Amino acid sequence: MRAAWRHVICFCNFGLSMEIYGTSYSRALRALWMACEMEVEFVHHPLAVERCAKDPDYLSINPAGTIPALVDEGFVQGESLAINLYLARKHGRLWPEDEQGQALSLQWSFWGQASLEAPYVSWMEHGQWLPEALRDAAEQKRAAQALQRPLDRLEQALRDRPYLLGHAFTVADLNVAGISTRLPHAVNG
Ligand SMILES: N[C@@H](CCC(=O)N[C@@H](CS)C(=O)NCC(=O)O)C(=O)O
Repeated sequence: MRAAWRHVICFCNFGLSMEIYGTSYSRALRALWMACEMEVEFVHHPLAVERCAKDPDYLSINPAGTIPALVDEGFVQGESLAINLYLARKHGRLWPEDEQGQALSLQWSFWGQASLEAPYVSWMEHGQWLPEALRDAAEQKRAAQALQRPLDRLEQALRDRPYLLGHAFTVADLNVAGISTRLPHAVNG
């Protein structure tokens, strides 16, 4: 146990078999949110973004060097949205019972990753996240333009229903919302 982050345990209870690595100020927030929705106890190791690609202990868990990672009874998984799909399926929560609903949960998760994340991240970086000296107004404008299409798609999907799959909150909503957590704040100022 050489690294300090290994000693930080949140949502405490010792002897638990599920662990999530990654600070909540990162994409690990998605998996942390999901784990809370599952109402299962877990240990949180809030590993910093700057450390995950360099820490040999962490690299031995997730060779990709990115956060989050899940360790569940010895099973290791990376990729935040895949972690969430695994947890939903395993615990049978936020997971539709019908195959079509399950397929749509995959569809929205892949859509979020492929179509929403990149323009959202670029827009947030150049609007808020980067130090002011590194922000590029033209880049932010380009990102806003690129965001329009996925946002229109979401508007359309939610026009006649409160959640993406209908009347129940599912992993599809959590994954899409988890990709764009700051969107309402950014849009509303
Ligand atoms: N597609 C991955 C992306 C993970 C990712 O890039 N996480 C960032 C933090 S938000 C990270 O680990 N950055 C550190 C690095 O790439 O060195 C996922 O959703 O889990």
